[in-house]
Amino acid sequence: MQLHSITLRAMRMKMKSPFTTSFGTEWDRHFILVEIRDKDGRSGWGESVAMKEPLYNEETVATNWHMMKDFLIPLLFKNTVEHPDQVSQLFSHIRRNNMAKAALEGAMWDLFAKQQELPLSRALGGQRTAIEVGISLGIQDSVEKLLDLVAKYVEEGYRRIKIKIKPGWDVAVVEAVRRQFPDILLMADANSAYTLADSDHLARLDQYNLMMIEQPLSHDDIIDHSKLQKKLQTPICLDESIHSLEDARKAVELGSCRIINIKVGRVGGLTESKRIQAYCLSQGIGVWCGGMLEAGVGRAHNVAVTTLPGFTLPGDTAASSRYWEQDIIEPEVTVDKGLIQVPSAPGIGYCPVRRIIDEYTLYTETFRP
Ligand code: OSB
Ligand code: MG
Repeated sequence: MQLHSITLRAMRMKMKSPFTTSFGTEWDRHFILVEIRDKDGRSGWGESVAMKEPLYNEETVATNWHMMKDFLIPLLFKNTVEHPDQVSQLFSHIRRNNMAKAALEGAMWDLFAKQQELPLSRALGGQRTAIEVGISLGIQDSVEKLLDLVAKYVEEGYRRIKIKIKPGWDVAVVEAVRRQFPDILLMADANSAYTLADSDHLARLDQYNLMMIEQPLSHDDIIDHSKLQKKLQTPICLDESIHSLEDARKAVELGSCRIINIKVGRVGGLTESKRIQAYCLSQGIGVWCGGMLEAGVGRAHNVAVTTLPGFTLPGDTAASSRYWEQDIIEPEVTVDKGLIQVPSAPGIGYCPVRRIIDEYTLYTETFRP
C-alpha cells in the first residue's frame, strides 16, 4: 500500500445530551479523525476513541496525537504494508496506546478495502448483512427519567438495554426497570465502580435476570473478577480489563468472565478484534461490540467488525441520531427494528462529508513520507 499522506484532525462534537457513567459526564465528544491517502487519491478513514481526559483508560486526545505523530505515523511511512493485518505487528514494539494504534490501523483497513473494492465487513471476513444492536443509557437524574428513556428505545426496537450503574444507583434502579419491562434483554455496566467487598450487594442483582454485569471491579483486574464470578449467577462481562487476545485468554482461563465486550480501540485495532472474537467463539464465550460515543467513522468500523461470526450478542452501536444532531457521514447510521443494515459500498461504506467535518475541526496537521 503506497501512502501519499496522513492527516490528523482534532474534532469536537456537541452531544445531544450529556452521557454519565460512574467515572464522569461527557458533554462534548473530543476525538481525532485520521485520513490516510494513497497515491491514487483514495482516502481511508479512522477515528480514535480516546477521550479528552484519561477517565475510561489512560489515553487522551493529546497522548494519541503525540503517539501518532512521533511514533506510529513514522513507522507507517518507513515500512511497506501489503495487508492491514501487518499494521498491528508493525506497531507491536510500542507499548499499549491501543486507541492511537487502532485509529491508524482502522484507516489502513478502510483504505485497503477501498483498493480491493470490497466492503470493509467482507475484507474482514464478516458475513452478516444486518447486525443486531442494543443501546447504552447513562446514569440519569431520576429513575422516572430512565424509565422514560428505556420505554423510548424499546419502542424504537433496540434489542437490548444497558443501564449504567454505580453505588447508590444500582439495585433499586435495576429493580424498577425490570418491574416495568419484565421481558426485555437487560444488562448493567458499572465501569469499575465496585470492589470485592461489594460482592453480596452485587449478588442481589442476580434476581433480575440480567444478561450480564459489565466490568463491576477495577479497570485493571482479572483476579478479583474471577472470585466475584464464582459468587454470582449473572455472567460477568469484561470491558476495561481486556486489551488483547492474551488478556482475553487469561480472563477466560481464570473464569473471570463469561462474556467479553470488544472495543476495537481498546484492543488496538480490527486485526486484534478479529483474533479475540475467533478465540471466544472457539471457547463458547459470548462477544459483543462496545461503543465509545463514536462519531460516524468509528460507528462504521463497529458495524463492519460486528459482521464477524463471534459477535453473538447485540452491541452498543446505536444510530447516529442517538448522540448527534448531524453526524459526519452520509448516509448516517440508522437502526430499524433493532437492526443496522451493513453497507455494501467499498470500505467503511458510509461517506465522510468534508463540509461537516470542517465545521467540527479544532486543528489539523498533515504528514507526508
Ligand atoms: O463502558 O461501555 C462503556 C461510553 C464511554 C465510555 C465507556 C463506555 C461507554 C458506553 C456507551 O457504554 C456506548 C456507546 O453508546 O457508544
Ligand atoms: Mg463498559
